[in-house]
Amino acid sequence: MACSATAQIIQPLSINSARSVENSDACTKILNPPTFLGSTRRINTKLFSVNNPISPLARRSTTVFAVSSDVVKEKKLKSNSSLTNLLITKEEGLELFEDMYLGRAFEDMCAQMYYRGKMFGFVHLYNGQEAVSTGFIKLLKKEDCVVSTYRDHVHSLSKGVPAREVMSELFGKTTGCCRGQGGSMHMFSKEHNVLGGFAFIGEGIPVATGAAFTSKYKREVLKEDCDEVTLAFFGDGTCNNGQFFECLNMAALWKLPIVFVVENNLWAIGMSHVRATSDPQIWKKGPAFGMPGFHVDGMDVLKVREVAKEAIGRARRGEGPTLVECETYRFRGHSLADPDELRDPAEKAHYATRDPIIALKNYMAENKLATEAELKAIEKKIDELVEDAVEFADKSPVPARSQLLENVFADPRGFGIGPDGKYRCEDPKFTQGTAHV
Ligand SMILES: Cc1ncc(C[n+]2csc(CCOP(=O)(O)OP(=O)(O)O)c2C)c(N)n1
Ligand SMILES: [Mg+2]
Repeated sequence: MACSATAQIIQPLSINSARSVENSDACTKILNPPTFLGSTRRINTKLFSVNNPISPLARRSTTVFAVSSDVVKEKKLKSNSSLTNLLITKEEGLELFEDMYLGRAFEDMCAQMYYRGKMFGFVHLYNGQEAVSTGFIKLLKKEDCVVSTYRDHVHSLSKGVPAREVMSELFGKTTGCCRGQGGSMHMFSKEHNVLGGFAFIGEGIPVATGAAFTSKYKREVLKEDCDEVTLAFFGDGTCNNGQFFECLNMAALWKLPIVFVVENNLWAIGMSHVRATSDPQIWKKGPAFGMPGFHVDGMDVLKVREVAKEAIGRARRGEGPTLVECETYRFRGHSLADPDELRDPAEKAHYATRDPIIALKNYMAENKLATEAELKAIEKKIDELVEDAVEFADKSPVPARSQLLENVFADPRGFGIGPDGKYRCEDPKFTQGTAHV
């Protein structure tokens, strides 16, 4: 694990090629273009081979560079650290393990609570994708921003929103990070700079681009000491939406401090990514806009982390945006309402063997970074924390009826206010037939 070349950077267009190739530093070497791992279901892999004349890869003659974990390892060997031949220290490894385990345990608990009727609406779980959230977000400072999608619980936890607040939000309680008004798909925390879960796909990308613009404005116009970075997380299915392209353009044009993190889990609900996308290698769209594009194994937190360091570092140094495609897999259905009958069981079984948490565990054990007892102790601590979050959420009060129309910016007349001038929500029949209040 974590030792073979997987992250690819394609040479940017001539507009800033000299600078960007320089920035990709001594870790670059020429490789053959990667084959796209992709879904195993009904895919003609020959179509994606460079030797196939109709392959999208064959039609392009761009030079491909790679940033490999091997090279990173060699680089570290030259340093004076006692752990020179490893990608992480013991402390870093334990932090990554704890965060990934928290994400998994929290989501498993959500499933239980959802089926017990404690949550309402759609709930989308993140199981299997933990290496992406942890690999990126654990490198951030508190002031840095994260923008997510409807699959947002784990991004929020990685960014430091307490499990109690996330669980309470899911339970629709006043102690939730949005006072129970957001629910599963709309995690938000000003304190932790989590700028939202968004239910419409692609909706968060312009918000993230705006946040990155704010950082640049503070630094360059207001001359404030600001090197904040924004991470925008979104899925493969979202990369065929207009906002994605518009924001890549603006971010490159203005050299904004943002990283576009694509969590390519190969599926958009029941639509296979390779069926829906003319060129399934999303990372290649970065260079089309003049920014580097990386492709990394999103089931390996150490590889994700190495690429994340590079991309976040570029943004922090004022060198502009990066597009990173993390190839990952969700272990559960699209949402908890999805029976998950569309995906091939063989494909699911294949990715189950690549569980990112088990992979990190094995890496730490093989490299004597942690004993089984140490990892077990972390698991126990997190299991208790998640139990506590549920108890806390369960005991917390539901919002008052009067909160229903707070923060609703549209004129409530005709909607929230009845002809008698009274709030409709005060009518005892207002919520009849709904599960919520
Ligand atoms: C603008 C918009 N169109 C359609 C939908 C319906 N929709 C919900 S999830 C989804 C698939 C998104 O897939 P992807 O971006 O790969 O994210 P994943 O669920 O795999 O994390 C779609 C089309 C939506 N939420 N918003
Ligand atoms: Mg997807």
